Amino acid sequence: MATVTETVAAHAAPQAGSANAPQETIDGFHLVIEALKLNGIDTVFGLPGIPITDLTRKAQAAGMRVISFRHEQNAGYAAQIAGFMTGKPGVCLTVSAPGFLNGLTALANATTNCFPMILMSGSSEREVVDLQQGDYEEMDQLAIAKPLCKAAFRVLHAEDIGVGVARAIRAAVSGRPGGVYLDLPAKLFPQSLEAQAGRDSLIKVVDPAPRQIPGEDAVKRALDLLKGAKKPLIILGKGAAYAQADADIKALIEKTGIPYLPMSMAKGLLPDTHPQCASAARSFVLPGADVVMLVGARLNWLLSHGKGKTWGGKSSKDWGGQKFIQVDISPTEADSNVAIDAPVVGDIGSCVAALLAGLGSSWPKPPAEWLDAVNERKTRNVAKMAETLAKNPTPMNFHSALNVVRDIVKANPDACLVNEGANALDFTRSIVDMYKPRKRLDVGTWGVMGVGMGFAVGAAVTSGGQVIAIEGDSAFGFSGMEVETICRYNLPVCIVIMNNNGVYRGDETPYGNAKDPAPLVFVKDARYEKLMEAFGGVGAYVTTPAELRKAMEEAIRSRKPTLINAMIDEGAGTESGRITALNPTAAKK
Ligand code: ADP
Ligand code: TPW
Ligand code: MG
Repeated sequence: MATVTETVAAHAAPQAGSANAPQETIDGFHLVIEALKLNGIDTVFGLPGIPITDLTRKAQAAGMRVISFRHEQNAGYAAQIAGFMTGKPGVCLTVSAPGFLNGLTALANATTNCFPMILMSGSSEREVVDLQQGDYEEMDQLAIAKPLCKAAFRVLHAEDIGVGVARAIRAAVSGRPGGVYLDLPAKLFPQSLEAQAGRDSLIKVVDPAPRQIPGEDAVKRALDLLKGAKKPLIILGKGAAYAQADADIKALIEKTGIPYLPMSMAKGLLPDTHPQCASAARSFVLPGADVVMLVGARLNWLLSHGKGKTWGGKSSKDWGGQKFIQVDISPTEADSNVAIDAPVVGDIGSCVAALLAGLGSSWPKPPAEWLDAVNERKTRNVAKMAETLAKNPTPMNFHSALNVVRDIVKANPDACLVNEGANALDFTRSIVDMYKPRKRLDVGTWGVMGVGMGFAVGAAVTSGGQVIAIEGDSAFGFSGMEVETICRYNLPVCIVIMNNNGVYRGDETPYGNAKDPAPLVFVKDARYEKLMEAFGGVGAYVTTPAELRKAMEEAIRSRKPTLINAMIDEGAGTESGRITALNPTAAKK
């Protein structure tokens, strides 16, 4: 591994003892690399080109992992999922204008999902850009990035690289995490400083995500409300998973005895098979609860904004009468949709520890009537699901295929499960149990398609372990070319495409007198597995659950990059999966 001094030595060979010895110097490239390394960032996800080509080479030479992608958006998704999994900002490196724009969707997605990520983009000459004189890849990137991220910085002088990187790291991980943009103009990289002055200019960030302790009165208010509840419920969101306070969260759930619901990416924070997990009774506990404690979950569209029929309200705008406690690091999150009776503002680790301490030794379990009713509903729904999963129809449908995936994940609880699509997403979420925290990685707050292969690469590189990606055929198409990246880095990724020949389903016929195919359908019986074979990975085409099981077991045994094309009944899906209600014209059909 090259050190600063070694790399600097390549620039100028100092002659010891000579008064006229050329100065040891360090250039902008190495200042960026050393600033990242100093802060424990050892991996960069990106795509090379002017002006950052040499940055990728020199970073690799300096011992960093440089993961090169086929499209910047996927590099950005890889970076942000690394951020979610580790709590350290994931770094995505792109070229100017078009490369930057390709990375921007991912940056915005990171901000939306509260994932810490830094998009570092090379940029063109500022004087020329500002006068709009037509530079190579001219674009005012800083201005464009600003509304889509938590913070945006530009570094113009090599001596400011340390400050720029430090500010980017702090902005990404402190408070509510999010995306940060760092603009690195081409002119910065060849600038050099005297080596010692250069090293001294770098900053090792102390306590980048400081604890934020909740007020004692806020904790007491929350506990008083919870204690008086007849039908309490806890909702764990991906903020709770991100916080890495797993043991205390488990203790809080178990000591209170309150049923809990994990949001999608909080699945596995406690095993989905936990006796207090109420996922199988979701539509019973949401309208039924009287006091709901949200831990790192927002009352956004995914929770019907805390009102309406989902919550037992009479109409879509009606409040269901629940009282809310909200544990969140953002002081402005409370009251964003409905009144929050007891906001507890602070980092989840500190808040949950304070709540636990306040429970005391004699916390009353929730009334048996409520727990029995939840369990009764759960048992009924689980039995219904078991019946559906046991069926073996021809052609294979989502349930019979996902029954296999459910078994494989159970046998491999440390594997990361990446998931996107509509039906392929919703059915996987409800059928496949998760057993460990931060293993389920999916479309998040936006329901964005295209995260699949970026997340798969990011998760495999970050964890060093197995990744299983359950992909709708449409969803996969957004990032499919990264199969080459998976093969190039020989990552243990098993992709399963739930191939129903289209978006939602594949049986639509052309509308009107059109000679073109219907807008939602793809080439029938497409052989996606050949894409994996093209780059040296393993492809499999399967039409039965038994074939799917065999192919997945082999993929996991061999750890080889594998793509399984699982043919699903093309009429099995529903429009928009489970969120048909958000699509009013379809909902009326
Ligand atoms: P979900 O989609 O799973 O419901 P959201 O993304 O809506 O989750 O909510 C995550 C919430 O978690 C955000 O409001 C964010 O401010 C909060 N959050 C993230 N990290 C922390 C943390 N370390 N401590 C407290 N709250 C956090
Ligand atoms: C960036 C809109 C939501 S779900 C989906 C699209 C295009 C694909 C559903 O088909 P798939 O799954 O993946 O085959 P299945 O099992 O139901 O057949 N562009 C972006 N994000 C979103 N969400 C869309 C479009 C969409
Ligand atoms: Mg599909």
